[in-house]
Amino acid sequence: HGLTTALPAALDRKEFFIEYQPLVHLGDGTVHGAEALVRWLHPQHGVLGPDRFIPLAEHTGLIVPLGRWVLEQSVRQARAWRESYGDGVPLRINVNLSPCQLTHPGLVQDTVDILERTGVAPDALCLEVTESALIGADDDLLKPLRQLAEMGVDIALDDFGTGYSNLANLRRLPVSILKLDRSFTQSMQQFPADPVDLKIVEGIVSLAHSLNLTVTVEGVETGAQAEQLRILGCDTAQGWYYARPGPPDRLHDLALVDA
Ligand code: G
Ligand code: G
Ligand code: MN
Ligand code: NA
Repeated sequence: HGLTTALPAALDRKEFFIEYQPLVHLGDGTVHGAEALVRWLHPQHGVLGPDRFIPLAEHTGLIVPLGRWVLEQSVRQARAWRESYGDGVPLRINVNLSPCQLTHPGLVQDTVDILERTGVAPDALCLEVTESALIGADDDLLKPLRQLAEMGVDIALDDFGTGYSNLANLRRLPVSILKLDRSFTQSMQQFPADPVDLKIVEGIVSLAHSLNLTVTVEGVETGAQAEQLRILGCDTAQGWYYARPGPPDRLHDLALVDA
């Protein structure tokens, strides 16, 4: 596959870049942070989304250096935001981790090094891990996540509720945030929303809160969805209704409007 063989040189040539999608508080719409989403500016094919190359990078192992690069760039960006706003607007950065990064022995040390080099506090960083990556996770897999969580890094369970969830299992995972899958948000599109979906979201939120977890919703595209999810008790949200993923200075403008 042409894209696969081009990946290592692309990393050397700095053809990757990161877009940031704001996360907002559902209560008042203020910006809370942003999720880092990597893109590849391919010299022939133009901008490629992560769906086109992350699976290839996972297959070849390039995801480890690429993921480390994404983490470092994103944490540096969080530092730059803090420098422009001061501590009055605490902006957090969410970074996605692939399952291969979880099993790579350097994860904890790399993260510690990056936070130290940049002077960013661990609690400004959230690492997103998909629910499916942690299905049946044993203690070896959970250990690095536990260490990071003990340092103060937030761990979010991404795409939560996509079918494999064992709710009882949540208790033993070192996670502090549930990111409710976009499919739940989509079912809030109709008015009135599907009563069963409403009950499911209500149940997830209530369980999450009883375990001291924060609930983030993804894929919010309309004000009606935002309002419904706010009423259901969700805490933070992300989606095109607020902003599409974009360059880092766009978050500036959003946060300054709210500040
Ligand atoms: O918004 P977008 O189409 O860019 O994101 C598609 C998927 O790619 C998301 O599920 C997101 O988790 C994943 N993704 C985006 N950036 C990264 C990254 O840096 N590392 C990993 N492992 N996945 C990412
Ligand atoms: O990590 P994850 O796969 O959840 O990354 C978020 C993905 O969802 C990215 O591909 C992003 O571009 C996409 N996305 C973000 N906001 C919206 C939205 O409001 N609607 C839809 N359909 N997709 C969104
Ligand atoms: Mn994510
Ligand atoms: Na997600």
